[in-house]
Amino acid sequence: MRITDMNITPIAITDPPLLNAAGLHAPYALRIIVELVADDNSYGLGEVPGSIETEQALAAVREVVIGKDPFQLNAIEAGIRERFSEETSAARGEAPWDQRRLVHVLSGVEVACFDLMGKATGRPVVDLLGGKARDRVPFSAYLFFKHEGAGGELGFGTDPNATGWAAARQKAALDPAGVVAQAQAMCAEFGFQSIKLKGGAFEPNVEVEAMLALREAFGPDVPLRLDPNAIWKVETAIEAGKRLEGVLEYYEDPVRGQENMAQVAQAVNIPLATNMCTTSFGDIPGSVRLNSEAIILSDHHFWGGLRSSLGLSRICQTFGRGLSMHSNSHVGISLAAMAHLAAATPNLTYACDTHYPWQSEEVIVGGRFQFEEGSLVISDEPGLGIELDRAALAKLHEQYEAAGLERRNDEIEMQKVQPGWKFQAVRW
Ligand code: GKR
Ligand code: MG
Repeated sequence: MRITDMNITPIAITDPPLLNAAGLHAPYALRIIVELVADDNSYGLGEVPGSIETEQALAAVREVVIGKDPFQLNAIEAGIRERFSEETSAARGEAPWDQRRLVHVLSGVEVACFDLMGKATGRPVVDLLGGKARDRVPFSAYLFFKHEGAGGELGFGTDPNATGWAAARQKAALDPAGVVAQAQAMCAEFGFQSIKLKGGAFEPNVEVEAMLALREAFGPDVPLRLDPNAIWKVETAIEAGKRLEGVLEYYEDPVRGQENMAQVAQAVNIPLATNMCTTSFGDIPGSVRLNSEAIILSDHHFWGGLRSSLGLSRICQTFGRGLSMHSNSHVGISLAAMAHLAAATPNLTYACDTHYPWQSEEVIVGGRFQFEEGSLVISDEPGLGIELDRAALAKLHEQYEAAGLERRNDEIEMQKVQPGWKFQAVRW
């Protein structure tokens, strides 16, 4: 089997005005869809976070990938790595999301190869990763403080005809009561059984109060998580953490850097989790030495693919770390890959993150994935079990061209509502 073509399509998907430590989500989030075509006319799909830099990096490896056998992942990976110098943790950047190029390229190409291999063998990707450790993959509700609006053409306006979660999704949530109402609507629609709040947007006391309000509303059986995206000082994180002992399932990236995480971990009786302080294999020795966190959030887009993520899971097992899964705004190709990976990872013992409820568009045939009681049931269809809706892809690509965004920049969006606002790596 040979790869005969590689199509790289940047898209823009509607995204509501969600707040985080880096500012405000733009009306569109960017993704790139990677399609590998094989000589038997089958195709495989991958999806990665979008930016002009990642698009160019993907284009730069086309000639490496075309002509290769998709089963020869080691050769493909070696060829891709030759084109890039190794990117250090510093290249990740200070934002809540990862800005490295190599890991995204490896991930987009590898997932598309797995989809091709699955189609060629008639087996789902989960079987190529070792088979199911579970049939259903639980996801967590992912709450945000937000401004009024649903994003996209609606901008910061609202659709008066929306009902159900679509109506709740466009409502503002700027205080603890708004966060509880958002959680109730999201859990009612998707059946999620654990809840994460994106923090780092407001003064820490407001975010602690929001967690306490969620605990009050949902009771002790619904696990809760708070993620300030590393914007708090050590003293602030310890003070807030002490108020949340017995309330949080885990405390995600309260502070920046492994040393600071280790200090908070020692002072607060809640497991710490990260997708910002330990983000690559080169960070693992520091994590082990300092005991900077108890749980790592994997993400196949950031750890360089599905096989690397399974490698991370073994490391977590070896060093007694828990494992959860991180997410950014995305569509169904990423969601399918996340679900197959999660199903094949025995020690992934937490419900995975997903931004999916905040999105409304899709690029796969049949439209959006349906959650059953907060979980996705893994398909036995070959590959990722999805087909590309080419008309939808073309429309979202047109939307990308019209939006004129080259990369994610939450600071610029925030300045539109709060002139002069500046990102600060550590704010409170
Ligand atoms: O989309 O605003 C956001 C999140 O803050 C995202 O960028 C993070 O990468 O979800 C993420 C996280 O868990 O840190
Ligand atoms: Mg996080």
